[in-house]
Amino acid sequence: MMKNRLSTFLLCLLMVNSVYGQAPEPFGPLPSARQLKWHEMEYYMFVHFNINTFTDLEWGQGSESPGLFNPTAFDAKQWARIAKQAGMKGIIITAKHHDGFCIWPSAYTEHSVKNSPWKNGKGDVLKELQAACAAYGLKMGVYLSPWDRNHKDYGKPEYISYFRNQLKELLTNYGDIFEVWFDGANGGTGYYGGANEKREVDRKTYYDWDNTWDLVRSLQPEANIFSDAGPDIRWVGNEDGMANAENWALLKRDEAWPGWPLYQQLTTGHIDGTHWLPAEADVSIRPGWYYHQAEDNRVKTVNQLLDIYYGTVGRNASFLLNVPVDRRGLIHPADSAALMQLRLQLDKDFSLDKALKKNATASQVRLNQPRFAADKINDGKDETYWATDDFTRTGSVMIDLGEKTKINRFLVKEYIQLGQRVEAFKLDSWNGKEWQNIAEETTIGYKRILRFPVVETSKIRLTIVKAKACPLISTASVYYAPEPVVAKSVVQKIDRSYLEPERKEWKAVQGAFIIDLKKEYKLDELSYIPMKNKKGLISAYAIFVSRDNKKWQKIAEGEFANIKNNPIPQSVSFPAVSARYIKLNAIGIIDNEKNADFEQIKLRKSNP
Ligand code: FUL
Repeated sequence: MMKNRLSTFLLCLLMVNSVYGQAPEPFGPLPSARQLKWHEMEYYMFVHFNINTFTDLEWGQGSESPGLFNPTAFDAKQWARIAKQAGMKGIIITAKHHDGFCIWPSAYTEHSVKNSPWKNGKGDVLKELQAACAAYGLKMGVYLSPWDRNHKDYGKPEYISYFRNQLKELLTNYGDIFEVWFDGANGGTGYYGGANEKREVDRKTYYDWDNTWDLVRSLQPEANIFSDAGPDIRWVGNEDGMANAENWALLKRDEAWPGWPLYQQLTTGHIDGTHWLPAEADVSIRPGWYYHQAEDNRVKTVNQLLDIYYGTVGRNASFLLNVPVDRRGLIHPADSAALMQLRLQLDKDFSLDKALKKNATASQVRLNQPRFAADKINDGKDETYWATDDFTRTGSVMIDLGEKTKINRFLVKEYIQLGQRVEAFKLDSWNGKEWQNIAEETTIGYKRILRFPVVETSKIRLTIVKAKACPLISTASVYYAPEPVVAKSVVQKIDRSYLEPERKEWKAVQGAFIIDLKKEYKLDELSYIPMKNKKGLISAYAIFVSRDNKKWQKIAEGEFANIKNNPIPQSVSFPAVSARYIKLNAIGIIDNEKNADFEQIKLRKSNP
């Protein structure tokens, strides 16, 4: 009886296939349902907000007093409103950064908001963000730093239980979480309950990631897990917000782990990857990840943000844009203004798809079936696609725009539900006599957007030059994007004068750099500008001053945090001091390189 039913079922399947034409088989690793939902989010907000906001640091030591956390006008709804207006789909918050301070009242530590003056210790940033996201229809995600410079047990097995207990709190008390963000950073030194020492862990084994990921799955099966190695979303391998033009949503996942030294491979992914593991590009709207008043006039311009948008969403990655919240607990007007300008421009860039429903013809259509025909590429639907026969891995679609049309953007998508297939494609325009090439490119994936100088054309042609299996293209559209209008900055520039001695004026003496300013100045800040080629990056420093080059006084000591992944200029302020000689001692150098180096060092003159 069972056997009979099975054969009837198989027969029906066969008939359905012959009536409707054979659908393409999936090829290679495929996205999960939760990854597919994540792909559609494209653009969402990162918020770095906790103790560093109040200490003006990028990485806290772990010894900071919870008493410092005291936003004066906290309003998570303001963040959510801005994110919504910016067209973002969610917010990921730093629940705990490397310094270990928790912005929710964790039951497992005293190092949290519950011991801060904010709302008399009764506040919970995550609860308020959950309500704000719900009010604005945004999804919420959490960043939980594996590295904890506060916890006494960090480095021992006990810490892993602590870490997982915190994860349980985050994943049970704050509703649906769309993404859990695990950082690969681990600098070694820290407070560690007062031990004040360096603790190295084996990043590959210490965290027992498989079991941590299982825990996430059991508590929030819909949540995507982010790390250098996924398992759902991978880091893009830099903090500049740039995916490679060739970008595979595939990775040999089992070869990687959070903190993987070969992270540069993440920028392109692996053409022969074993798992679906798309890239997320994280970048800050300012040089640093945390709010620093000194960066109020260094918010990225609309042109910089557009470059990043096209370098991420336009290159098969998602765009996670960090907007630091300030000491009031609000997004600064300079950042919200930049976000609104970007939104305005993107809306203009994609206001009218000039190829939509225009006449489309293909070099070849799968089994000559209408459901795979060329017009599926510009019917405005993502769930339909143009496909070729199984053995035809190249082909083209020509779209007749009907009249001479100005265009400078091309947007194309693969039907990724059945795998990422295209290895090379090109775009041509018709000049009335012949085809002229606009671009020759590699991967497409979930979404690819090309920017090119304006062409006026009546037809465009997309050619799939190389694919791993028959190409399945769900969308091809063209747009005309006007030049962006760059609005004036909302922040006034503060005029301070700096001494900018050239690199050659600094003498290298036994791991230190010394300069003679030739006369005495009153100084209150040193800025270190790392080498562009990332050589000799200084991770820890001591600064000394002298009036006579004999008696030296140490005026500052600390770390240039996150200098490897985000080599931005970093400033060290100190109480105003009179000096003719300055010495910068490199105590730590990234990757144990022998010699420290810098592009430039600036010294700020103290205001009279
Ligand atoms: C890095 C961290 O070290 C930075 O402070 C920041 O949180 C960034 C998003 O990730 O690895």
